[in-house]
Amino acid sequence: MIETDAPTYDWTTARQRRKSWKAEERPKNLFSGESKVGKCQVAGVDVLKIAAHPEGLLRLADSFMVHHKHDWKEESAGVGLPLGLEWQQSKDGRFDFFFSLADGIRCFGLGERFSTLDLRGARHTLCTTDETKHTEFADSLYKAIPFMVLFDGDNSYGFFLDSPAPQRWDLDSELNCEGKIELFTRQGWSMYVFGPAPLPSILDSFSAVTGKAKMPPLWSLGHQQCRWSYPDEETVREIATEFRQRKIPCDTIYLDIDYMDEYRVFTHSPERFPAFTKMIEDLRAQNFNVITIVDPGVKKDEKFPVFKKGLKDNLFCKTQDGEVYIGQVWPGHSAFPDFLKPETRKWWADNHSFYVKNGIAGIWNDMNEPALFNLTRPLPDGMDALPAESAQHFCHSLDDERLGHLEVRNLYGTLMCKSTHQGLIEQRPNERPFILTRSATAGIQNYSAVWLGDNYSWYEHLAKSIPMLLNMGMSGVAFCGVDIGGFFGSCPPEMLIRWYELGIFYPLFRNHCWLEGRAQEPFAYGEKCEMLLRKLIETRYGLLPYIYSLFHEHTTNGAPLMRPLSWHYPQDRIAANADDEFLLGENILVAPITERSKSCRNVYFPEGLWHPFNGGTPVKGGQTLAVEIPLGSVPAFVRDGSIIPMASAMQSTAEYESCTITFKCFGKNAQGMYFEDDGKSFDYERGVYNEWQLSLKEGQLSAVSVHKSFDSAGRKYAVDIEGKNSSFKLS
Ligand code: MIG
Repeated sequence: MIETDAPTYDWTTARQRRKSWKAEERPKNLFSGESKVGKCQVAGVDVLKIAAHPEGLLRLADSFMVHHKHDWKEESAGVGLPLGLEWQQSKDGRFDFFFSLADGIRCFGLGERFSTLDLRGARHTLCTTDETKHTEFADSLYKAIPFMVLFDGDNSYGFFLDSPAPQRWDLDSELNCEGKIELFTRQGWSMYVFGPAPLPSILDSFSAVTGKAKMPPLWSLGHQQCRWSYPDEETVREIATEFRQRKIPCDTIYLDIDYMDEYRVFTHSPERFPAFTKMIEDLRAQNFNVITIVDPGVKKDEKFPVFKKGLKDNLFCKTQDGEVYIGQVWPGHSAFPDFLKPETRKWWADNHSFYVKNGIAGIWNDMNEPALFNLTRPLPDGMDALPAESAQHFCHSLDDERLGHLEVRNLYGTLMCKSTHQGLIEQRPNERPFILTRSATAGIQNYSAVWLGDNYSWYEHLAKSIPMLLNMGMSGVAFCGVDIGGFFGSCPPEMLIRWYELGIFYPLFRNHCWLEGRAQEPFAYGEKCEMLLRKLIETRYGLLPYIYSLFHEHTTNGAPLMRPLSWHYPQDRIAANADDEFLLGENILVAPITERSKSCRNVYFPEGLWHPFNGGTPVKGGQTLAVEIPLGSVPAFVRDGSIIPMASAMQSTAEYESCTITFKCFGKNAQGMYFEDDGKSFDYERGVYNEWQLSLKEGQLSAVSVHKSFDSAGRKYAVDIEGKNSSFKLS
C-alpha cells in the first residue's frame, strides 16, 4: 500500500520552541541557605572560595575533588567578585553563575571536549557519558572536569566549580560577551576563583587544591600495545614475541575484557587463559608489563563470590525502593558498586589481590561513567533543573543518607580509581601504581592516567587529539593520550605512521583498536611501515629522559607536559591561535601532519631559533613557514638554547638503567634539566633522586646538582655539541 496522505504535524512543540527563542529572562533568586566567601593565597595566587549550602543540605560542599586543605580566611559579606561573577539559585535543582567574558579572553580546560583549544562560542555540558561518536554533535564525553582557565596573558583567571552534579557552561555562545554556568543540584557547592595571574601560575594554584600527579612508573611512559581483545594466551605470547623478534620497543601489553571468565571481574577465563599466572610471569621475563581491564559492573550471579559479598555487605547502588540496582553491561545483568561508600572502596581495593597475586602490573578502568547499555543518555533532554530523585536512575549513599545518582555521577569513575589506587598501594606499598581510566572528574591525576575513549581511525580525530589533550592538561591532567591509530574503524598504514609521528609526544603512548578493525600492531603492515614505525618508537624511547624530567616538573608545579604555545609565549597573538601544534615542555615544538597524502604543512614558529629535530638548518621564529614533513619523519623542532637529555636505544625500559644518557645541546649557549631516580618506588618522595641543572657555555657543558642522593654510579653519560659526541662525567 502506498501512503498518499500528507503527514500531519502536531505544531505544539514548534510553537513552544518558537516561544523559547525569546531572550531568556533572568529568574529570581530563591536561595535561602548559607553562603560564605573565603580567601587564601595558594601557590602565590589569590584565590576566592565561595561556598553555598542550601538549607539543611550541607553535604558535598567539599566534594572528593579537593585534595589539599588550605586556610580560608573568611571575608565579610559584600566582597566584589572578579569578572562580574554573580550567582543565584534560579530553581529548585539549579544554580546559575553569570560572568563577563571580554573580547579576547580564551577559555581552556573543562576536561574532555570535542573542541578546538579555545572553548569559547559554545555550550559545554559536563556529565560523564559513554559517547561513542566523537563529532561536532558530541557534547558530554567520558570526563567532566569543572575547571576552566580564562586566558588573558598575565591576567588570566581560573574557575573551579566543585560539584559532581551535571553542569552546563555557556561560553559566550550568543556573542554577548557573557558566560553562564548552570549547575544542576540540590546540594552544596564551592566555587573557586583563581587569579589574576599568568597561565602557569593558575595551573600551579589549581593543582595545589586538586592535586598533582605523582611520578609514574617509568615503564608506563614506554610504548604500550592494546587490542580488544587478544583472545587467548597463545595470541598474547605471539604478540610479545613479535615485538622482541622484530626489535620494536614495547613495555606493556593490555588484556581487554575477554581475559575474564564470562566477564566476571577478578577472574580469568579457564578455557582461553588457563595458565594465567604463568603467562604473566613469562611475559615479565620478556620485560613486558601486563595490564588488565576492570569494569565496575559485577555479574548478577548468586554463585559468584564477588556479587554475593557485595550483596551481603550492602555495597551496591540501590533503586529508590532500596533494591539493588541491576543494569546491563558486558557480564549481562550486573550490579554497580557504590564507590561513594568507604566500605565499598575498601572491598573493591582488597579484591585487587587477585591481580597483584598474578603479577599484573597495572589496571585499566573502563565503562566507569558508569556506562550502561540500557542507559546511554544519562540526562533528560532539555533539562532545566535536576530531575527529582526518583528520576535519577538509582541512588548512592553518603554517610548513610541517600543521594540521587545524578548528584554525584561525575565522581563515579574517579572514586573507582581512588579505590583501585588504594588497593594497589596497600598491596605493593613501595611501588608506583599505574592506572588508566576512561571516566574522570577533577583530581583524577592523584590516582590515574587517562585516555580519551573511543576515537575513530579518522584523520580528523588524529588532528583533534591535539586540542583535546591540551585541554586535559589545562584541567590538571598531565598524563593523557588517545588511542594511536584510532579505536573504531581500520587504520591504513599511512594514517598509522602519521599517528605515531604525533603519538610519540603524547604522555601516554598507547596503540589500541576495537575487535572489528584490522590488526593495528606496528608490525601488521609490511616492511616499509614497520621500519618507519620502529624508528619513531625508538625516538620516543630516546626522549624518555626528557619526558621523565618533565613529569618531575609536573609534580612540583602542575605544569602539563603538552602545552599550548601561549603557555610560554603569552603575549604572542598568533601563538594564541595555534592548536594544530604544541610544545612538549618548553623546548620541543611539535607540528605534525594530520591529513592524508600531504607531506607539507604550515608551522608557526614563536620567537627564537628552532632546530629541526633530526638536523638541518635552524628556522628563525616569529613567522609561519611551509615545512616538508616526509612520511615517517619526526615533526618537531627544538628551541635554540636548550639541552635535551636523550637515552640510547633500548627494547623496553628494563634496559633504561644500563643505557647511555646523552645531553644533546642545541645552540651555543644552552640550558636544560635532568631528573633521575629508580623509576619505580616512592623513594624519590623521601629525597632519593638526582636533579641536575645543565648549562652549555663556550663549548663546555657543566652540570650543577640541585639535588643529589640517588646512586647512579653505574650509568654512562655523554654530551652532544653540534653533532660531536663525547663522554661526560656527571658529578
Ligand atoms: O563497550 O572493553 O573504550 O577501549 O576496548 C566497549 C572493550 C567497552 C570501551 C573502551 C575500549 C575497550 C572496549 N570498551
